[in-house]
Amino acid sequence: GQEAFQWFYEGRHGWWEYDPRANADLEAAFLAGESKAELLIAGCLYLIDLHGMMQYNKNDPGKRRTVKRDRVGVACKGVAGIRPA
Ligand code: V3L
Repeated sequence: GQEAFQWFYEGRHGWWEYDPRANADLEAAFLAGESKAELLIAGCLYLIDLHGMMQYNKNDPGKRRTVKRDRVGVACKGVAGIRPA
C-alpha cells in the first residue's frame, strides 16, 4: 500500500518529528541506501547514522539522540521543538 513515513528524534519522554525539509532529506538518503546523512538544523550540523539510527551533534558527538522512521501520524510531541497549538 501507499504508506507514508516520517522521521523522529528523541526528546524527553517522547519523540519529535524532524522538520519537513530534514525529513525529506533523511527519507531520500534512506531510500537511496545510504548509511548516513548530514543535516544543517538551526545552524547546527548533525550526522544521522541511518544504520545505527542515531543522531550526533557534530560539534559535540557526545550529544546523541535515538532516531526512528515510523508511520506518519504516530504519537509525538510536535515538530522540531514546536508543540501543537
Ligand atoms: N531538529 C530540531 N532541533 C533539534 C534537533 C533536530 N533534529 N536535534 C536537536 N535539536 P543536541 P524535550 C530539542 C535541538 O542534541 O523537552 C527539541 O526539539 C534540541 O531541541 O544537544 O527534551 C526541543 O526543542 C536542543 O534544543 O544537539 O523533549 C528541545 O530539545 C538543541 O538542538 C526540548 O525537548 C541541542 O540538542
